[in-house]
Amino acid sequence: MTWRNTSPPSKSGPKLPKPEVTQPEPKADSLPRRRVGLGLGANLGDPAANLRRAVALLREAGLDIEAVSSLYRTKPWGVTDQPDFVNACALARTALEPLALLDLVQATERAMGRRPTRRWGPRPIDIDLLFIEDAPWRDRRLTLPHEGLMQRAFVLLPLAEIAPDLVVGGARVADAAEAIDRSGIVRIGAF
Ligand code: A4P
Ligand code: MG
Repeated sequence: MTWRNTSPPSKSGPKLPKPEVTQPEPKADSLPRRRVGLGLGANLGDPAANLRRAVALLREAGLDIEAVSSLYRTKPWGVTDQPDFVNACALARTALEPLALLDLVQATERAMGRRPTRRWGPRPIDIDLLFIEDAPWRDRRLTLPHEGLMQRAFVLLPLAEIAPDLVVGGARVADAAEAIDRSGIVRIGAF
């Protein structure tokens, strides 16, 4: 998996109280800081505010957020009898190992009030790991790259803004975004 990102770094988010999630210390300063992709979605409460808060909490917890896409309003996929979502994607760097990063995003979801619900059901925040540079993964808890990454317009369109040249499974993200059915996906503005 390779890519070249030319997007400028995102502006820093609003000042927020210290989060309840902390990022474990890397074992050594020399650990590689790999680039990771995050997919964010919400359809309860104030979804756009929830996405901004999630990114701010991840940044406070030590994740180096390098780029954030626009916000998109998207028709629910999978389970359709629920409110529209707001979706966005982010690129970050971290020395965390994949499962430690999953722990961090799941702790962030819980800190924001996410409770177990039906699969694909409504939620105040969902943070998916889309990929970790040079770290494919498949076990009970985590699959990388994310299985739905190249099939879902609500992921591909925001990701194509910030990582157009990323190649997953032989396909370039910008090309996949160009080819996918984008009905029900509306860009609503800057993050
Ligand atoms: N898991 C495995 N791989 C990953 C990964 N790469 N990133 C496991 C994150 N988690 C991963 O996830 C269920 C389990 O997947 C986790 O315990 C983790 O160990 P979850 O977030 O608790 O449940 P979920 O989100 O309901 O299921 P899933 O399969 O992650 O669904 P998606 O893909 O997140 O879809 N429609 C629109 N328009 N926009 C959306 O954002 N989201 C969904 C949920 C459905 N429809 C949507 C949207
Ligand atoms: Mg999910």
